[in-house]
Amino acid sequence: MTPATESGLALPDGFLMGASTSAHQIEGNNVSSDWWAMENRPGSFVAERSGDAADSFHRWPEDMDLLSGLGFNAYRFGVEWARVEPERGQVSRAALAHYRAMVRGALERGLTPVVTLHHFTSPRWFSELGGWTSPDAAELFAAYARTATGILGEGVRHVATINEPNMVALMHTLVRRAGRSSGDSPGGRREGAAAFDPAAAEPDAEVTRALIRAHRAASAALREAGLGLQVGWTVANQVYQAEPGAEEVAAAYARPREDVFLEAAREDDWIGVQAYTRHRIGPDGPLPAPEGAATTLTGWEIYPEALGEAVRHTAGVVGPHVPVLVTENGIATDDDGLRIRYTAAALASLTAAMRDGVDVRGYLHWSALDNYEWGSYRPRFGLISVDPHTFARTPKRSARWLGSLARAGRLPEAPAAAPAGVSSAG
Ligand code: GCO
Repeated sequence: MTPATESGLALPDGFLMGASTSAHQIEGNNVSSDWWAMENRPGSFVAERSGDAADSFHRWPEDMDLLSGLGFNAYRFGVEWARVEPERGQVSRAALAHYRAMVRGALERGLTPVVTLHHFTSPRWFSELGGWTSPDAAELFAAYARTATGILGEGVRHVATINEPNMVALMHTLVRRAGRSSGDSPGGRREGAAAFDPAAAEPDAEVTRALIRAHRAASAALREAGLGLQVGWTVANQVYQAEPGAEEVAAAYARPREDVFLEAAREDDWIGVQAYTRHRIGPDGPLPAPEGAATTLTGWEIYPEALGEAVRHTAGVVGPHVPVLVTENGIATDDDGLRIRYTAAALASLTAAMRDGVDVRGYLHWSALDNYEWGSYRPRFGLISVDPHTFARTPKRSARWLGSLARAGRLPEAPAAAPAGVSSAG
């Protein structure tokens, strides 16, 4: 039980406080990836190209300096498979050196690296083989994980194999329904100009099985390396809320879209929770956000309590022996004051869950930087803004506020009433 203090919940020893990014969304010019090919295909459905992104491939030292200087002790970033293995079996020693330098750089700055091996983007050659539906997918991904141990051995402890496998499986359904080519890799909650509505699609069952196989094969490969790696994966928690009388409908809805991926984590060392908002389920299925509900730049209902509900649900499914790491939580908004209010309310719901015994090991805010939101730069999630022309980084007030919590080693208590502009509880 974590003791509460008069100024909020004292953080457990070793609690990770920081921010998250992904390779394709911030590095720039990920030219060997399937997403790059999709973005630049004539007539592409992707509204905006990633291009240079935030140029973090070159500016990662500056990113880490800022995060460390703000007071954070952890940084989640991605290793890009398409850079490490741009052609099947052809490993780039330069890419390995690049990511080893990033791991060392994080550790030198007092940032615990949390590394994601696959965050929606795949090498073009892998997608052209059929991606996760390829009969060799699990072995090819495990081989990449084995190669990546040459990076992780620099001092990484927390490694996520696949980011949001449930979103990947859902997007495969969407891509198939849209009759797009097999080379069109799915990714992200948004695809092209259209926001992705998880409620509108059923995960591709074959891809679900393939992703779980790949996760298990990669996990075995990572453990065989004997580096003491703590292996998990990060699941998009949709916080399906049953309206009265719809409990069975909601449970049936959650199962293929989330719980099957949480169950696959029961033998893992940790589970990544990624929660932003909720999805209400009525007797006939998904319901729209409540009339007049405030929404974000991604069109999601502003519902910060989703975080506490997500960690409680996740702990209930994976069991008490698999600790929770919040690897994504945040809000797409140009109103940084709202970002602070939303995050304070989200952290308060997390505090309550921790005080009720959920074993939470860290909170990594999405995102460190304003970045490429899978087809658009418009939804800004960053604690730090990035000038699209000069790539100049400017920490927002929210970055300094969240960093001050990290420095103080505390999480805010539940607000007496939800701050203005943020949904009330329930
Ligand atoms: C995802 C990813 C991130 C997103 C974030 C906001 O869920 O799509 O993990 O890449 O940018 O969740 O949508």
